[in-house]
Amino acid sequence: MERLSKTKRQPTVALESTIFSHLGLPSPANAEALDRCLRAVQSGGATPALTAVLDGAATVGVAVDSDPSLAERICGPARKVAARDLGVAIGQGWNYGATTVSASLTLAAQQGVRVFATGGIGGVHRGWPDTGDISADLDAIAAHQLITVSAGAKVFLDLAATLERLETLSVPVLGWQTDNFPAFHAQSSGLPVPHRVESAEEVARIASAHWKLGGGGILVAAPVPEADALPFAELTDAVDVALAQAADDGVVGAAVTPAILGALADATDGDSVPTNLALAENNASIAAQIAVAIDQLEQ
Ligand code: PSU
Ligand code: MN
Repeated sequence: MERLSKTKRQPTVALESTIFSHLGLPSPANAEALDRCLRAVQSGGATPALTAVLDGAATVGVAVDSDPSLAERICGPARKVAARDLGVAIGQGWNYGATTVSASLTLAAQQGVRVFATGGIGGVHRGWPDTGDISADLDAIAAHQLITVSAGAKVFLDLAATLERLETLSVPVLGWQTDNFPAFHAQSSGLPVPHRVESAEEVARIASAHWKLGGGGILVAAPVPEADALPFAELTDAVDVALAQAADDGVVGAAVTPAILGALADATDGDSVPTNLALAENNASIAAQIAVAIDQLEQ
């Protein structure tokens, strides 16, 4: 695997690539999302480390800033790479494998990165008792000693079951200045989080203690900023429409999440896209603060 160009000691925030590819956001919003996330990490005093498989090489820290053609590739067509697909993508020399949360955490952990930012994690899908569809993101979060910052889990999931599963997996869920689990585009799902935190320093102290005890990953759930949030009721209707459309189209497996995200953008007349950008940027910014706080605690 390609090494990070900076030393491990430097505060670093890993980023996934699926969200920036054609699988995550429509063009040109995806390029804007990438730019805003990179800048948010940098303004927070940390180094962004974008993960992807390019020409069969797993990379943590794709050099998008020095090579604009790389940024174009990241924002282009991709094959989705979850943790289980990493070996396949490398072994078969995939041109562009866009890493999901589970793949990004696997790669970032190998490089000693402690903090990762995304939009919303995958989780337990509605109807999971029949389909068995539970994202590999959850097991990966539990397995690796990284803090994941996300706006909760994607809103079309079974959020209550997702929180239950995170409890079973012993993943601490910390509400970022909130008592409620965010619902991705909406500030609150109405479900309580087990713990609330107010600052990056507090998260760093919790992570340090958790990891000394041999714990795995931690989820920091940060609501989308109020100005960019969508009302939960409007979202619920749009989700129902999007889920029905995906079911009609007979979408299954790894294609489910990209299909529903696309249908959701249609069902909200595109309103979900700027909200998605704002929450991803906000998560990147909080992740940078946490990376800096961890670095200071370890000095
Ligand atoms: N959230 C977004 N856009 C995305 C995803 C999440 O706003 O594209 C992606 C992430 O990469 C996440 C993946 O890890 O969806 C989960 O897919 P699945 O549900 O198939 O595990
Ligand atoms: Mn799935």
